[in-house]
Amino acid sequence: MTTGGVAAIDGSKPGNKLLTPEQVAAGSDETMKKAVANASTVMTFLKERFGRNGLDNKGAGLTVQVHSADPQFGGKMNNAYWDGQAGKMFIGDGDGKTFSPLGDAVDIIAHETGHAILESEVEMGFDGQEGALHESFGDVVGSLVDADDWQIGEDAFTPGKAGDSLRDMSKPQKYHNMSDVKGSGGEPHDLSEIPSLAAVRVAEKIGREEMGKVWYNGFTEQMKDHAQFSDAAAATVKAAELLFGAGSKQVTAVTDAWTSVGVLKAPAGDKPAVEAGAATPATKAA
Ligand SMILES: [Ca+2]
Ligand SMILES: [Ca+2]
Ligand SMILES: [Zn+2]
Repeated sequence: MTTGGVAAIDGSKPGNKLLTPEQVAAGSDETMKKAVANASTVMTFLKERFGRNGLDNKGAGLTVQVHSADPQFGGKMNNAYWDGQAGKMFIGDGDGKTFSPLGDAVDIIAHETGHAILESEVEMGFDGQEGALHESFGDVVGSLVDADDWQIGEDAFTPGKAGDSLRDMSKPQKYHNMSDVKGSGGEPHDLSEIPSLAAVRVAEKIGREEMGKVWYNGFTEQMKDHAQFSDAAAATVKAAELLFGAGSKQVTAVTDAWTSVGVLKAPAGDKPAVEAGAATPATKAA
């Protein structure tokens, strides 16, 4: 495998033989072809947009095991997941009702790749706010690669029904604000709606591309181990300051978004703080 490249395994065949993208492309398995093409799209995107050198930024390539069976029940899996111990992404074929082959959706591949990236950068659990940040980062990566919408998984979810998706980052189903969260919160995909909504609101102010720069830098460079939502907020504010300058409209957008979902507290007077003496007042370039 070339540095940061993609390799494939046909999970329906014994032997776990590694195939190159060229070998897959020359074959006749359309499910394999789509999954591998989408995996290549994601890795190329990460390299071109963020200069990332493979999953771990040290050249690790992405191995996708297509036609993966459900690890618990066998048979066609309505899921895709990153297994850090195996160092592989397992992609199910779907049952044809809830999902078509999950590798058809580039944002699902990107989401799982997001898990692999974050895992290589910070020590994070998969429950509570840590888990929710993991899920949200995956969806953000998905929304950067598949930048037409905020829906996740729409190209594989319920093939018999148009217009729906696995999640919509801009339309939370359960959690709009920290005030909706009881106790330690819910299932991490549900709880991820809060940081994901913050990301959407940042993008509404400064555009998806700049949000992506801030989120990528914040989550991969500024995040501390076992981060909670407030730590992710601080990390992305710091990233915005480093990338765009203290007092920039980007910093304001990030601060306001985290405040709007109740993760950061609105300062007295209900105005986002602007650093004294900042060269560019936050209001100027809005
Ligand atoms: Ca999408
Ligand atoms: Ca559908
Ligand atoms: Zn996930």
